[in-house]
Amino acid sequence: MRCDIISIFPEYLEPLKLSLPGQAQRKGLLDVAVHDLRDFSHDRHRTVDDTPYGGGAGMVMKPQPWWEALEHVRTLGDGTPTLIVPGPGGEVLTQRLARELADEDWLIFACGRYEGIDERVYEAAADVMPVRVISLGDYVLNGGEVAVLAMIEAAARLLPGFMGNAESLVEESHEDGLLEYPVYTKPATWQGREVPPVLLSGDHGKVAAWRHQQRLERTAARRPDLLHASSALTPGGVDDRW
Ligand code: 6GU
Repeated sequence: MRCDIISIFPEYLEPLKLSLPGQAQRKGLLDVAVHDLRDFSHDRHRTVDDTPYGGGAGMVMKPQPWWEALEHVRTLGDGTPTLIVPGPGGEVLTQRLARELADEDWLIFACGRYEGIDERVYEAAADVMPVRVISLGDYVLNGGEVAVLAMIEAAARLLPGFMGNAESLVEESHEDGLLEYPVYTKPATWQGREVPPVLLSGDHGKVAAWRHQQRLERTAARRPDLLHASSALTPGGVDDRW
């Protein structure tokens, strides 16, 4: 998978060299390139924003640098990329959406700042490639960079051959719509607190039943909105969200 990221803060994306995405790049599963939007501005101040037509607070990102950046980046790979624009007004990133991203061969991420990007950039882009606006959730960040880190990490770990232990992908939160069970390691007693005895029993059936019950209780307490949709509640059932 190829990911090109356009931003006025390229340093913000440095963490992609570390940890999971870094590993995916070294394994050759992921190719990330970061591009500075200001390189596509032609004035001496490298301006990328201007005042909004119609008035209002803040600044709007100019269409010209964005379009030139997108046209340049579009020459870097093969086939048709999908343009991802992070923003609080988009569809919400879920495990299902992360999977859809992981299925793409080529993503371009356009990180907006200020009050956003001139709407005509979205229109022009949509004439030449699929465009999706994606949000991390119902709160406001200053720009798309942090969201892109989250999106690429969520997608990269789903790339075939990425995870050493594919089981840990299946067992984790949100794969079947329930949160994860609590985990413990040695020592069996720590600061006077015991590990739940069932986990020391060696009875795999009992351990599985206890863990399932914990997942239900945890989901009911923390994320009751997930419960009605979970496939884990209907044995053999299919969860239509995945
Ligand atoms: Cl993707 N971008 C911005 N700027 N704010 C957000 C967001 C994205 N997701 C939630 N809030």
